[in-house]
Amino acid sequence: MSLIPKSHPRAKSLLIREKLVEGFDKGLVAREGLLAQGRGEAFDYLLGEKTGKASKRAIKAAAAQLLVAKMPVISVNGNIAALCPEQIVLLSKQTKAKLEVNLFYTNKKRKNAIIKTLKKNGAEQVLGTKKTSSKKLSGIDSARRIVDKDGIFVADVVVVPLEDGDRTMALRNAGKTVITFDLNPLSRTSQTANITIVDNVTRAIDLLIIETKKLSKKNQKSLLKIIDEFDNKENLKENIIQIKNNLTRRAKIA
Ligand code: PTJ
Repeated sequence: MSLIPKSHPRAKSLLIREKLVEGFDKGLVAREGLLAQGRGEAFDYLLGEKTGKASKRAIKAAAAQLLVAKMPVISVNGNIAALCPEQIVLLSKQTKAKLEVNLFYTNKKRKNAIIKTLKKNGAEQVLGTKKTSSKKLSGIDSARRIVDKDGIFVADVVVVPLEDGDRTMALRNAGKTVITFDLNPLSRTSQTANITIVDNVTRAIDLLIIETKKLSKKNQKSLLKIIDEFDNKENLKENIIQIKNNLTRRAKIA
């Protein structure tokens, strides 16, 4: 049972943290995943802990991109499996995207725990498990280079939430379109991806699901127009300005 009172002014943030700690206790999350969350929390605080206009536009572009994709794949790591397993499975079903477990701090036991969680939340197939299916992405030295020959290796669009910059670059170099969730608009992944959703994945994932549902009624031409009109660099700048404006406002009332 949660020890966090609902009336606590920072209850929402503390409950997310609690989910991650539970995920760690269940063997889903790497120790380093707890630190990654802390880094994210700091940026979330600076962003005002809400989904800004720029992030909403990135979510719309991401939804359009997923709907026009021929072979979309969602890469799942420990933090995602702990924070939003149900939503990630729902998103994969709605966009016909495959799910693939891909870990930075690779570990067979943790991989199996993540697969079990995804299946418990409705996933039928999870890639990234069979050694015989593995292929190597070039230009990257971490364990993330091992991808599934039927998944990320042949995907045209890859969703990589809470990612490291090396693989984002390697995926781009392999000709893939990369969508990420990253609270830090300055990170290498944010700067390298085609579409960066600068928001807490726990908030943005629900909005992305709603948006894919909405846009699924649109034709290909309208979806391509949404993608074409989206500029990731401009969008990141807006997120940085949002942080600056929040800080300026806070400085005035401090
Ligand atoms: O499960 P594994 O082994 O694949 O490892 C996963 C982690 C997350 C530990 C690994 O990918 C890692 O070390 O990531 P980084 O390099 O710390 O990057 C994580 C990025 O995600 C940082 O820029 C954080 O600001 C951001 N982030 C953290 N929590 C959230 C987030 N972005 C969105 N929503 C969050 N909840």
